[in-house]
Amino acid sequence: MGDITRFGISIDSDLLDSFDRLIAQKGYQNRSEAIRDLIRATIVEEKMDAGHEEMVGTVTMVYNHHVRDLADKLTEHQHQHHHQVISALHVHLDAHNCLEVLVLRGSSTDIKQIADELLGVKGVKHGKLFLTSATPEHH
Ligand code: NI
Repeated sequence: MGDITRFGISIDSDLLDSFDRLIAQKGYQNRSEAIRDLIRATIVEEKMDAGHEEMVGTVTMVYNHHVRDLADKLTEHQHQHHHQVISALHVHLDAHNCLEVLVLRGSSTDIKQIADELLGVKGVKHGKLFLTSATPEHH
């Protein structure tokens, strides 16, 4: 962590009012922390676009395990990418539906491709990838 630097920002008062309302809703105690989070989020976005930085992601998906071959196909995909799929959590939601959360590590390009493959398997009802940096910026 580097030294703390203070800097001033010139901003339109209406825009600042909107920002203050937004960060109050989100529970920020002060503007500094909100602005730091915005900067970190922007840097993470930038890394995602770069494609070669190491990233981590979670893929959450819900599917009906009675659909023919579906569970096997999903497992097969995960084994094909065993270097990137570093953890898996399976929850039997009810008599029919399963929730699976996978943790992936690798380049954003690889992670996005694997997530697309998994979420594109016929029978996966709902799913989403959350991607973030494996080397987060300092607080
Ligand atoms: Ni299950």
